[in-house]
Amino acid sequence: ERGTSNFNYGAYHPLESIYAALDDLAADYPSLVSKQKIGESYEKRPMYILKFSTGGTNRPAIWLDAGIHSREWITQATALWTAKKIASEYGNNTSVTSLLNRMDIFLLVVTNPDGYAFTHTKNRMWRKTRSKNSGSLCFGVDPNRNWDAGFGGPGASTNPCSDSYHGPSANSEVEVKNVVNFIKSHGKIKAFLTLHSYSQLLLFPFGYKCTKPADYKELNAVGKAAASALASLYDTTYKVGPICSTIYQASGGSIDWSYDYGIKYSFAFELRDTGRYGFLLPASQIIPTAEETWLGLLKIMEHVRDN
Ligand code: ING
Ligand code: ZN
Repeated sequence: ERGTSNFNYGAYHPLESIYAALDDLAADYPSLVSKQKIGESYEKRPMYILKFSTGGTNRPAIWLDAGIHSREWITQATALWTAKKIASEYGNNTSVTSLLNRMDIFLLVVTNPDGYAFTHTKNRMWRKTRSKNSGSLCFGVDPNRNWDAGFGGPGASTNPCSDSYHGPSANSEVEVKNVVNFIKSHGKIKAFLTLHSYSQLLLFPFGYKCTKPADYKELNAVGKAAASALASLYDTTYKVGPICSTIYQASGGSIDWSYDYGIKYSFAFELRDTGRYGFLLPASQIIPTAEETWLGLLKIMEHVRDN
C-alpha cells in the first residue's frame, strides 16, 4: 500500500507520484506536517508547500525550494527525501527538535511543475517554465532570471528562445509570483534556501552584481561550515562563495531577491555532480546526495535558529 515508509525515495518519480507522496507525508505525520496550496502554475497545475510546524502562530520560518529548473531532477528528489527526514527526525534528533520547537519550515518540492511534467513526457532537458512568449515560437522563461533583483541585467537573455530568457517583466511567471506572494504575506521568513544542480557549489548573493553583500563574512563562514558538514559524509567537495565570483554573473535570481528583501540567510545549493552525469545523475546517487545535503542544510538551519 501507499505511505511514506513504502515510497521509494531512491528513484525519480513523475509529478503525480510526488504529489501523492506529499499527501502521504501529511497523513503519516499529522501533528507536524501539513500541505498548503500557494497557487497554480501557468498550465494550472497546483503548487503545494509542506509546512512543518509544532505549533505557535506565525513563527519565524525557513523556506526551502527545489525544482525551479525542471531538468534538475536530483533537487526535487532530494527535497522529498528531506521532507521525510525532517518529519522522522522530530523528537529523535535534538537539533531538528529544538529547531522545530522555535521555528517552522516551508518546503516547496516542485517549484516548476509544468516544466517537470514536460521533462517526463517531451524533453528531459527542459529548464524553463512553459509559458507562451508573444511574438515568438519559443516557449518558456527562465524562472531564475525572473525575480525582481537586477531584472534584465547581465547574465540573462532577452531572447525568448534562450534557456536564460528573463521574461517580459519581473515576476511575469506565475510560479515566481506565487512564491513571492507567499514570502511577503508570511512576513517572518529568516532563511531562503534553494536547490539547483549541478556543480557542487554553495552560493550566496550577489549574482546580478559582483560586489560583496554587507553580510559577506557571516554568509561565507556559515557556507563554509555547511560545506564542511556536507563533505564529512562522502567527501563530496563544494566550493562556497558569491554567485558572481563563483560561477557567473546572473541577474533576476531568487536568492538575490530574497536577500535584498531582507532575508539575510539566502543560499543556493548546486548539488551533484560536477559534470560526469550532469542533469542525468543516476538514481543510485539520490539517497547519498540527499543525505550529505541534509548535513549542509541542517548546519545553516542551526545557525539561523541560534541567530
Ligand atoms: N545554476 C543557477 C542558474 O540559475 C544561480 C545558478 C543560482 C544563478 C542562484 C543565480 C542565482 O543559472 C543552475 N544550474 O541553474
Ligand atoms: Zn538551476
